[in-house]
Amino acid sequence: MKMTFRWFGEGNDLIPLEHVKQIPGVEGIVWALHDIPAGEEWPLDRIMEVKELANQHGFHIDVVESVNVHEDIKLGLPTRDRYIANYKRTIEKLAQAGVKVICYNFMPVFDWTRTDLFKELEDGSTALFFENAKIKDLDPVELVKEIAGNSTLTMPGWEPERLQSLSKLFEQYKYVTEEDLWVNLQYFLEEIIPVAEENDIKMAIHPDDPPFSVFGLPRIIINKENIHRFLKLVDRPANGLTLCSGSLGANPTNDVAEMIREFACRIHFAHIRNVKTYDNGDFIETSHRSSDGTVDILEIMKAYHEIGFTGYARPDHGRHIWGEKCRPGYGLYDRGLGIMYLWGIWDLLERTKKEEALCYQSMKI
Ligand code: CS2
Ligand code: MN
Repeated sequence: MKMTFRWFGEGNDLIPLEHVKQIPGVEGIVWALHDIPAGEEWPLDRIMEVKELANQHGFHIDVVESVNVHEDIKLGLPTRDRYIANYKRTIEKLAQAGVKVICYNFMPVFDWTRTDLFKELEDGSTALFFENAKIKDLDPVELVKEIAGNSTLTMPGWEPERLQSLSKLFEQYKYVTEEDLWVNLQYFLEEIIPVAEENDIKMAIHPDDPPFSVFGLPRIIINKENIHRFLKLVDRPANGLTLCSGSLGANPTNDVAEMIREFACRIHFAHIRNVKTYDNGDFIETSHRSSDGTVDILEIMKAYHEIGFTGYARPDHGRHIWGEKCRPGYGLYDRGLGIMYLWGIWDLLERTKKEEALCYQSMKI
């Protein structure tokens, strides 16, 4: 398992890379050019700037999160070909810089959705919260205003240019069914997967967050059956997954550990975090510890260990603790704690495996 940490770039992230370096075992930063609008080609010199800065701090830039997919591609509009051509050129340039995995998602209009970015937990920390009843009668425009107004930093997935024409987008999606979205996804994959393969890059789709329809928009990367279907659309190793335990875990019927054992070598990037779900459909992000949420992180780590996972992982979101002023979900402290929890489990699993092997050898003698 290769541990990484998401970092939003110089001037766009309050956490200095020097501090990220102090978290044990972090080898790379997960990055993106957050100011480039979805659908545009990423300039090579900008990519190289990030690489140089990361390398100076002893980090690799193997994983990009995300190269966002233009809405016209998801909508299947004739204009999509121009954006797909740009996407392919971006893949080629990222490969030139040594990138190995590209994370992306295929969620209409909104990336992740929450109703509260700073919901207080019992211990006084705050975290991202989803209130099912609230979302039902919420106007998406109001939610955007609230979310954008609560953060002075760019919020990935909530980029202003993508959300400016919100009502037009909703109008366009009125006629897009889940089946249409599958067809549009297949069209996109058939175009880009061969380019990724030629460039030794693995594409890793992120599941929908939350894994069910919100505001009546279609959502398809939501459970085991659909992920099977996704992998078959283009049945090649380069067409793989970012397996996000927190996103999938927001639906308690999703068994993430079972998915890890099943999808094994098609998982190129692991997002590991916990959420606590409630019977009324609400959920809140918690610490990584298994007993704090409803996602069994311990079992998930066992599953990764069992499949011999050598891919990239990151702690995904964290709570806001110890008075830290940070981007919602992306503080230094709780993600650092999360990493240490993951290492604790992983190291024990490794040690046990070694000791078992030794014991077996000595028994033979
Ligand atoms: C999510 C998403 O995993 C996460 O952190 O908050 O924003 C995720 O980055 C995208 O869906 C990946 O494309
Ligand atoms: Mn995630």
